[in-house]
Amino acid sequence: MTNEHSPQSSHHFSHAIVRIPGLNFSKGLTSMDLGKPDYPTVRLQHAAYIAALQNACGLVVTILPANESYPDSTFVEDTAIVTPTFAVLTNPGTPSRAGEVAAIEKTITQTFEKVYRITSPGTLDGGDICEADGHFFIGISHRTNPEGAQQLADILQNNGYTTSFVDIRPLTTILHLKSGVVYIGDNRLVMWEEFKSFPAFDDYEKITTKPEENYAANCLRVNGKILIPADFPDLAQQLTNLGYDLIPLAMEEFEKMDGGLSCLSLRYLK
Ligand code: CIR
Repeated sequence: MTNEHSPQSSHHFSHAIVRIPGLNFSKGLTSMDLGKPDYPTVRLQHAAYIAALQNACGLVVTILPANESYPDSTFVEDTAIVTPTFAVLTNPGTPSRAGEVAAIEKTITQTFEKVYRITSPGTLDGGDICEADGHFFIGISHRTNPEGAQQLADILQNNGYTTSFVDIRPLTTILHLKSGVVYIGDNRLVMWEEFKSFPAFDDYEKITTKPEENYAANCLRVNGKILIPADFPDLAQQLTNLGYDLIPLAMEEFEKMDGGLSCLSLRYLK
């Protein structure tokens, strides 16, 4: 597969956008049974995440205020797909999150000259989109439907990117594609065991998580570092053995709400 975009385009960033979790964070959607998030701890974990992006990764971070209308709105990744030259505002696949796009729209249109939109009946959550150096895997899930996936594929292909669809609907325990498959550069994917046999990933080196460490698959390569949920020793060891410099971050409060590490930011290169 060839595309006209640079190698490393999916992990070299200069900027990020995050949103402070609201007081009603615990009222968001979740399939987990891990208890109610503790708000002061949520804020501490979120602050550490921002500090890692700013200080360890060197990014300029736009910090949006909490939006009490949308308890899941700290998971900004689901509202847009961003590239160095354009953004795509999504149409989230669950009604309680639909308004989050209007809430972030101004920030996106002020940041990107060209902004596309996913429109009904298409739905799409950013968490289903995994970029691997100019190739975009587009997950079809219970949030991202085939129409939304096709709209995004058309936009990306018109801008010189390549795309492929990955249907994750048969995997009942996964929310988004990137909950279980993440590209970390160097032709490597971190993934759940279940994804190893997917033909879409045949050409990549695969780093697989033990089932009890599946939450950690949603790690995040940013420039020379990999941000990874703390206390998942097997994956941390595998990545360290490959020479990566890890930044472990406490994520328990976000895990309670089905939120992964990547969902907490939109990253881009300017
Ligand atoms: C939701 O169910 O939509 C939120 N509670 C969690 C969203 C996590 N986002 C992501 O994985 N990209």
